[in-house]
Amino acid sequence: MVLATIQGTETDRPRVQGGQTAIPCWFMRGGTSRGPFFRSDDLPEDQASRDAVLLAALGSPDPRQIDGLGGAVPLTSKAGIVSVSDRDDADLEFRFAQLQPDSNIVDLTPNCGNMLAAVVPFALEAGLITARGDTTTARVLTLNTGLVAEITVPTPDGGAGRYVEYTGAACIDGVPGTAAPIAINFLDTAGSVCSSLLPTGNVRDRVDVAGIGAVEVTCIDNGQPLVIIAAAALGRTGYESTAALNEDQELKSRLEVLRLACGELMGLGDVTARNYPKMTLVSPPAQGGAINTRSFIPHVCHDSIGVLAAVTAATACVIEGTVAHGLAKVDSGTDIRVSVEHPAGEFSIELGLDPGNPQHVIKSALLRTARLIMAGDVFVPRRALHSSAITAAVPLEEKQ
Ligand code: NQM
Repeated sequence: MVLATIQGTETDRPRVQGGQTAIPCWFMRGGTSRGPFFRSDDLPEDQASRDAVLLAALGSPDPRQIDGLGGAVPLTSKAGIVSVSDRDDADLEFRFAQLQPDSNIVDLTPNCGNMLAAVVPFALEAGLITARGDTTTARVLTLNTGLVAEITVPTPDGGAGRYVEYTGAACIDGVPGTAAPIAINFLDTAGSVCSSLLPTGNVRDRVDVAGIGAVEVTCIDNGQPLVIIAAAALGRTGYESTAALNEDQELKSRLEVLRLACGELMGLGDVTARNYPKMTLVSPPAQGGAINTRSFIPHVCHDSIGVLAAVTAATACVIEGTVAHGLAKVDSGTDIRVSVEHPAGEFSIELGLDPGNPQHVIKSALLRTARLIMAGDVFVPRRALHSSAITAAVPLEEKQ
């Protein structure tokens, strides 16, 4: 029976079947995102073919992603590619791929702290590393931006190799139920995509775009480039539901005009096809936290908030003069817990500030959870693996 051979061992598994190629794949939830993870060596080396494989695996472009694993929204149109690192400061290298349901762009330039949460569990499952004790800590380099994070996952049967514990009592808002905690400690996040923490050189800028009027913004990147705007400055409360904001075409058009202008100001150039900067509406906290947020990523309002977006919003809360600082309720000191409220609850970040320079964040620690959902092969049409060969092929008339 066909299924029996598909589920066979590494050696007898057919790599090609019915015009399709089977690629080993671990389908994982990382924080509030989800997507297939691959070992780098299992994917084509050239980028065009690799992109074509990812597009085929997720089923993009198609708004419903009916022909692939994608979940028809940006948070479930993601993939992770992981390899062992030979650098001294990292154990693993993670390439994050952001796809979109309705476009054929594979963007390898942003960070994703949620997918990052699944990297160490994946590496253990896929045999890239082995467990080291009751918990296993690995340093992960995100190749997209050079970000390094120290990530600790529970591996209670440590000596036995691959066993990752997924069940536990940790709860993150935006994911039902509880799971085992994954601790992430970012080592240096300032200016991850931009040139510095405050890429315009200011804690606050006044942006005056035709048709929008002057709006005060804070452009900041402590792991994720954000444009922070007081919701009230755009005539909103900031407490609207995600659904209401997603239907608010007038707001979304204004945000996009502002985003394109701020992208230039932040030194990012034309950001039309980029999923950053994220536009982040802020308002005073409503649930006992530090700040209330609505994060646009960038054309859809996030159901909660991205990991590095939360780190960056938290950072804006502790820097005097930013748009967020004036609305936030935060303690003073150099070790501060900042609770970032979002549509599904809150996200707590532990920030460590340099006592000599409070604009220098030396530590951002937080908790996520992740889960292995499925392990097996994803099938992609065989032509996807040879995309660059097809693109580079000499047209017939030139050969003659
Ligand atoms: O900001 C969504 C997410 C993200 C990114 C997005 C993220 C982060 O929630 O680190 O995690 O901003 O598109 O997964």
